[in-house]
Amino acid sequence: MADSDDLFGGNAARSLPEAEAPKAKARVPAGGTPGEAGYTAAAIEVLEGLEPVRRRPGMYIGGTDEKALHHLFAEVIDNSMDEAVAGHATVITVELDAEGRLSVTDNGRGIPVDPHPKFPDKSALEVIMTTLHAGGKFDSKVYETSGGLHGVGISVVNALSDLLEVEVARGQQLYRQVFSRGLPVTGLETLGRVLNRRGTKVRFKPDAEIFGDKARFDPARLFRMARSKAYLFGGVEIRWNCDPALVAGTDVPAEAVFRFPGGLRDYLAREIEGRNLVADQIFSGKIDKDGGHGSLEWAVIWLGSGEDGFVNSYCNTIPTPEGGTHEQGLRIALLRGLRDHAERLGQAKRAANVTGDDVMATAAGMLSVFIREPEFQGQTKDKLATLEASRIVENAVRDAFDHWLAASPSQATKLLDWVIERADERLRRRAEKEVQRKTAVRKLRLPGKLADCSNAGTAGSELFIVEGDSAGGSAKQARDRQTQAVLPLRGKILNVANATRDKLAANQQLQDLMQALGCGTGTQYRPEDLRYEKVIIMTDADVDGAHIASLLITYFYRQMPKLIDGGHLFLAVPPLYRLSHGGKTVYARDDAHKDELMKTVFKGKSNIEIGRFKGLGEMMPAQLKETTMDRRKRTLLRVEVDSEDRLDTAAVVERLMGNKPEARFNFIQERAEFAKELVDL
Ligand code: 28F
Repeated sequence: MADSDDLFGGNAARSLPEAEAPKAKARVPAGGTPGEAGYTAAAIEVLEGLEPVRRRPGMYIGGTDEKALHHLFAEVIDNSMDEAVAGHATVITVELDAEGRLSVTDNGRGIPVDPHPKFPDKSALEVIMTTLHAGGKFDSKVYETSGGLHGVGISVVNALSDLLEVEVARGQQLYRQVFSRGLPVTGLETLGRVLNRRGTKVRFKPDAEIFGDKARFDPARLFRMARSKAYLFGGVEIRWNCDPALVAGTDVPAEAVFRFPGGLRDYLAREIEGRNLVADQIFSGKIDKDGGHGSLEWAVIWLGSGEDGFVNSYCNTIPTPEGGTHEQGLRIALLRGLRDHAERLGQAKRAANVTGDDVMATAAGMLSVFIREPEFQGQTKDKLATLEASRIVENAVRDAFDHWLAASPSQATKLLDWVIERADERLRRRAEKEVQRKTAVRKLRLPGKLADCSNAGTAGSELFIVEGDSAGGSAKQARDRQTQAVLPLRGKILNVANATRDKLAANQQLQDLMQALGCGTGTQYRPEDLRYEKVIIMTDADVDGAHIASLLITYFYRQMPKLIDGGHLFLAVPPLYRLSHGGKTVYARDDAHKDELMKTVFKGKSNIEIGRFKGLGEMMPAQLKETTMDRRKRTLLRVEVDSEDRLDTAAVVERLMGNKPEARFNFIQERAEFAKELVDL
């Protein structure tokens, strides 16, 4: 008579000698005792042996690494959880001993041991333990939501263990059978009568041939997995016992009892301890159909800024790390619930941009559904595919969420404001990313000489086209790197007014300019791709500078007229003179301006120190910044084509810049008295 708590009796001496496998002596009437009505061995569909499992373990448990090793534990405890969820077990015990053997015990109905109709010499137990998918086609009456099926069944554990002992207390009898690598090493033994005990115990040691001889169960991982199961099904108590030596120096206790009637609400509360929150109330609920099909439980709270959300979802207490249809239902219910709540508050417009991503971005959620014969997808079957799950979850959560939002207006308002802010932030980021994307695309072809500004967007950005490297150097030092780019051009540029297309294409300076602007030329011109809001021609304040400016204006006029029409082209106005007297310094852009300043600022004083700037390159960067580049102090001349005399303009450009020198000569002759004006253009 086995009298200890431990189904294995913990009494090695009692184990039978290695006798030949005895025939199953105790004949348990088919269907077991009345409490287990509805079961018959015939309900098991025998499919195939275990050889394929040892040949390719990865096909069954996803690999032979540590994650796969712990999958063995999941398979065994899931069988016990099935018994608990089906209402037949209330306590599950998990034990890890010093030799690394792991045992799981439940007080369910006990795996049937009656002879299998198709294999008279084998018990149902042996068939279940030694054939793949032996429980594959459960009669749906017997197993409502068997999570064990999700995986591959306990026979896989058997195949991959170098020792596996199973004990069954059923029908007031205690049975035992030992296996190694999936093969029976004893027959079904009857150990004696047990009066007030029932259930199943499996003790196993993973096969070093499969997992390597370093393979060891990680107590912390087992502890968390066992605890998680107890959170997922409040109707079960899970006891944890681990050899103290294996957890010494860790924060894993040698003993613990998990029992969480608060279910996922408690689970979530533990997971988010210490995190900052948008609102402090957990939104949770539960629909319980005796743990049967369509039961579900959820708990959600929103984490504050800087936190990333998560959803831990499960189906029949099996983790679904890849999410799936149940998580979709949760997401839809929360999104629509919030949108409708916004509508009720008259804030539908504000919430119009809110998407599921905004709602779930910092949501911390737990979701557990129970589905009969769930379908999983993906190689590791970690994603729930049962379509009905989405509807089951959405309907249940949506209804409860509407009530929760209405019942807790302050929580609801904080939450609504939060998700709206996230939507707005997401749209802002997307806009910036769009610009950066375009810039990044074009950046790939940017000329090496370009000193670009760090501002990714076009708005507020400026390109200074500068004549010569020394001026370029001063400009690069004087500029505001955030918003001002500098492209130095080497001396005179090609006169496009009379240049052939391929001469234009071959001109590196103009190619550099075109690439820096990024907007294409002629019919290919794309204003939305222009990389700068202002294009500023900054040449010396002398005749040469004026000539280069004319050539550049001709280039823009012929190749990018819309850039001029768009008001993007400017001439910088660098100073020609520096006037200083008694610590006061001012700058004049030309002779007339110099005379005017002498009168107004220096009141006609005589000993004014007057310096003439030969070129931008000889200006100190600080002076160049102060006089010509700093937005707050500079003067810019916008280049415009007067819409009235567009034809006249074309004619003038042609006469002045075209390839007929006599036209240019005549033009200047006719306007000799204005020559002064030309120089000052
Ligand atoms: C430590 C691991 O494996 N527990 C289990 C049961 C109970 C039944 C069962 C298992 C029914 C039809 C196959 C008993 N009586 N713990 C466990 N407890 N399997 S596994 O049935 C086997 C299936 O085909 C059981 C009446 N119905 C079911």
